[in-house]
Amino acid sequence: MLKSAAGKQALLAFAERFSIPVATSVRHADLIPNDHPLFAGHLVYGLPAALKESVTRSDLILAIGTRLGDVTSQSFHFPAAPQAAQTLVHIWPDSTVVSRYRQTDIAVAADPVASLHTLNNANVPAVPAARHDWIRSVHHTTVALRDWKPMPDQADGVVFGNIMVQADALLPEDAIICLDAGNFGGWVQRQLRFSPTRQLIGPSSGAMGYGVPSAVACSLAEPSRPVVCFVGDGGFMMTGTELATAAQYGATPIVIISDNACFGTIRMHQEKHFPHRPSATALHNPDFAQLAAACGAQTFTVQHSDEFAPALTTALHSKKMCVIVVRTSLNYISPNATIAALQQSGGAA
Ligand SMILES: Cc1ncc(C[n+]2csc(CCOP(=O)(O)OP(=O)(O)O)c2C)c(N)n1
Repeated sequence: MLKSAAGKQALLAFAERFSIPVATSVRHADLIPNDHPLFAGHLVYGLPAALKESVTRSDLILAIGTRLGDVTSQSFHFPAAPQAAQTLVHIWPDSTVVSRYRQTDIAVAADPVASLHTLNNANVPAVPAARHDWIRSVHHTTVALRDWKPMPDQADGVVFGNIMVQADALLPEDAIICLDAGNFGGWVQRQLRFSPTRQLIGPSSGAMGYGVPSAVACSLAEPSRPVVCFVGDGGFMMTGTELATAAQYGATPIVIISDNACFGTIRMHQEKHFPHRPSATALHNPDFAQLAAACGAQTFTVQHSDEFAPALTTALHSKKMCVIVVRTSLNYISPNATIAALQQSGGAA
């Protein structure tokens, strides 16, 4: 498994040995330290245009330990199916997966980590100077995207990017970050720096409801490490009652709920295609702090951006199960869009 410590080591050794930048598949941003000059980005849903432009300038894709699924491949555009614009080498253990959707120049049905070990014994060809310029420019794009300038708090809540600036500064290097699905995750994936030890756990399928149970399980499996779950109010309403399981078994996750009183992702799509016609996306939530307290959690409610850092600091020191409820702006629906702007674009998006 590429996600194992040995897999991550082999990948980094390979990248450094051959001076090859690494863009990770969705939810695998922790394969390589995100501060590393060879980190070329995280291929997520709605990849920012600047990053898409940077990575598609490649002339060779070594797809190692990824199925090149719909999200990672940006709806089968990078690498394109059925014919990639780049030379394509695909290494994955299952022969029915390599070359399933695309013509592959070299298809290898083999263990990705063993393949990396083999490649790491090969001679290193000379690296053209232009590649170094490209590597610098791709990495620079990832750094620039992370650089979020905190915004004033809004009448409808906090812009979630403000929270992520603080979380990135405060989370320890050995934190395990469990991610549910939803637009709040756009900020998590863009602004948090992951690494082989600051792990990201989340389903590549983007399924909601995964965050809280996975945080409970990670906390039980790794009790000495801080485990932090980011989840929307919609996702929390699916499986949030697993807090009771955490209490039963003594797990101590920190659950951060982005509460915008909405299935925000779906509302965004509704406003994009049918402005001013939201349908069945507003949520009438329970009082999450009270609900969590009833399950035995220590709770915090964040109405203003500056209340978050003290809450997370206390939670990290408490070694107890904690729930931080962030009243998140619905209007600031993603790092790139507001509901108001989508409505004004009149369904043109
Ligand atoms: C199990 C499951 N059901 C439905 C979806 C489709 N879906 C993706 S995001 C989303 C809404 C998420 O809402 P919330 O958790 O409040 O996060 P937000 O988008 O508001 O940040 C839905 C319904 C999904 N990904 N998984």
